[in-house]
Amino acid sequence: MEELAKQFYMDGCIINQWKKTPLYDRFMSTLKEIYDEKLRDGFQLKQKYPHSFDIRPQAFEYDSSIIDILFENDVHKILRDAIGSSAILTHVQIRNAFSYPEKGHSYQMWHRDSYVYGDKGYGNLPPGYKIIFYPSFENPSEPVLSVVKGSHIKMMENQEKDWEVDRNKLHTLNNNNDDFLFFDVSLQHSTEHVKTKNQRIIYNFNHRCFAHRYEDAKKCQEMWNEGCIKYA
Ligand SMILES: O=C(O)CCC(=O)C(=O)O
Repeated sequence: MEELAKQFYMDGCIINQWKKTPLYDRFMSTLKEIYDEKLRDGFQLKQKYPHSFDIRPQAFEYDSSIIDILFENDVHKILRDAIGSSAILTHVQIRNAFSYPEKGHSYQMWHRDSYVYGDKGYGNLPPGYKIIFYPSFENPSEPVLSVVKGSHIKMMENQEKDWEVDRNKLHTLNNNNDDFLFFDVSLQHSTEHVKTKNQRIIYNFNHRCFAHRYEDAKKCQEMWNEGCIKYA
């Protein structure tokens, strides 16, 4: 546990593997259904960022496996052990992204969701955490997300300087059906160029003091709280 907390503090991210169980199979077939855009009644795919479409109204309500998979994989315990305090699930996004011409950059360039430049803070502070999973369905696996390990504890004084990413600490993930990434959202991260249609599911966790900012997904917080008690 001590080792996990130290590694998470230093790197700002951890990669884990899903357990392969009947629930995992259900989770994967749910994601594939969304990838294929064969949506259940009451759900739509809507554009939020360029070249990509998110499930609406609430991804966590699409299928029970979307939240159950977290508890089957002890995510609540990983979170508790890695950050040393309890965070809550505030929002879930499932997003299909479509290929676009290379022009040298991704659809979400290098950024931190929360950061401090000089004495000014942006986003939720303390920062929240995300779990992101990029399944690979039909196309060859390809780079999907890069992160700069340790960058969450090394912020420059402004965005221009911060933009100079430390290439030695760069870690790039390919989409695959095993690995999920757990990271501190103040870590520098960037999507990779989408060459063929792909998908990601993003779980957003926040410190409890920010729960009121996510009232639209209050049920998601309730389900998280119930799971934490049930699988304590
Ligand atoms: O859509 C993605 O693949 C990346 C999302 C991202 O960068 C973020 O959630 O901050």
